[in-house]
Amino acid sequence: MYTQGLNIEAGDKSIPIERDEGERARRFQAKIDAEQRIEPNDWMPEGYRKTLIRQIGQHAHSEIVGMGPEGNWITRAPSLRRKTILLAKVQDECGHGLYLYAAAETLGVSREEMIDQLLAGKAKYSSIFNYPTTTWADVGAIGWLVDGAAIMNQIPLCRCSYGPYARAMVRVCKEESFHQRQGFELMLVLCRGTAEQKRMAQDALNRWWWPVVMMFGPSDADSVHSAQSTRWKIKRVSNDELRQRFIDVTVPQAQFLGLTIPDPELRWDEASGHWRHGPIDWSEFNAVVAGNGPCNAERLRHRRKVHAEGAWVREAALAHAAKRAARTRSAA
Ligand code: FAQ
Repeated sequence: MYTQGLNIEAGDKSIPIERDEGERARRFQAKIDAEQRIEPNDWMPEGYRKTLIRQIGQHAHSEIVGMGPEGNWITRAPSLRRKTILLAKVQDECGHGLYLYAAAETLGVSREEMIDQLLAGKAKYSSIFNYPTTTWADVGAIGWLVDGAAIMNQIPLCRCSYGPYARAMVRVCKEESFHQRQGFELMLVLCRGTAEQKRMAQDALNRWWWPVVMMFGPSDADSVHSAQSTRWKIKRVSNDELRQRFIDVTVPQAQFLGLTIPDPELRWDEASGHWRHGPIDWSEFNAVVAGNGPCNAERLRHRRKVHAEGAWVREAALAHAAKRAARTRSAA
């Protein structure tokens, strides 16, 4: 695994071994407070390591499972241009998953373990990927809204205290920005097209809006990990604040498209300078996260199928690597 070159047990050499855990923890927090990055071989509290493995693992799984809903439309894209754009985008999401698995591996967990957990239904991934893509406009809505929300969440992660995660996010955000623009442009073409195309775009917005608003996670009052993750500077901006930022940026975009956000209570609040939204149906979010969304079973079934079908590729790659290693050894 990627961590082979790492010395996870070594800890921070600057701290004499006899110093107690409390002193190590104080030094660790002081480093974070001073905006210094934590790197794989640095000493870190077990809770910090576990939190990062949980979050980066969930993030990686989201990218991989997230290839499915749009991948579903590659063969039916309406033109060669749209097909190449969509192929590139879905491939990018796969790449994001790989950077993230590699970042998680620096914390001492292997990619195989993480994937086994996903396939066993024990690992979480983003709620948003449990909704179906029923029309071509859904590809536009995902790029515009889902990638738009992902960027909003990931920009602050570029300043996360853990070096490998923060660095992976820089490239991911650049690519997500292209994804968001292609989605918005697709929606723009539909909205400037026939009445039927515009209806299709509105229908996609109606179905994706609330699931996207929920993507940012539970409200701050119900977010169990936020307080600690904020102290550790893994999280820089709260769930509700990011949700609000996303809504403030997206409402004018919907207006530009001539589309209506499906929230009758949405209103501009002059005093605060924010768009105020109606109540979020958290029972839907909880059901989807618990595995009972419209496509949870289908997504896992698909991942298990493609994992089994890809077994020969993994075996061939390992055999090739072993052959090369043997050749290098005999040449030495
Ligand atoms: N879905 O205490 P918090 C993308 C869980 S990438 C499912 O607030 P935290 C790119 C949470 O895990 C999208 N579960 O937790 C793309 C926790 O459960 P646990 C993924 C959710 O970690 C585009 C519990 O609720 N992005 O879209 C969700 O402090 C197009 C309590 O929540 C990331 O993963 C949810 N939406 O904050 C790909 C970004 N929200 O673990 C393909 C990195 C919360 O205790 C196509 N992650 N939960 O069992 C994060 O920033 C954070 O983990 C949050 C949650 C903000 C998601």
